[in-house]
Amino acid sequence: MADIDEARKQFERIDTDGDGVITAAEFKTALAQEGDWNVTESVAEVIIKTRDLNGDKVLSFDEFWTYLSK
Ligand SMILES: [Ca+2]
Ligand SMILES: [Ca+2]
Repeated sequence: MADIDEARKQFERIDTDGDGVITAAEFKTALAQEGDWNVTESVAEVIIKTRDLNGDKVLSFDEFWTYLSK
């Protein structure tokens, strides 16, 4: 069960420039910080694509939350 406050914190941690969306580059950096150095930017793009509901190639909090709460 995902908690929206936790999700918000996690989202803000990944969104390093604070513009309210997560790009592939930000996602890759976040995974690398968690120790997953195998994720390249193109892998991060694919992961984002599977969660990107409106096709703008970045993750909004709503999309992030929808993914977590599934
Ligand atoms: Ca961002
Ligand atoms: Ca999107």
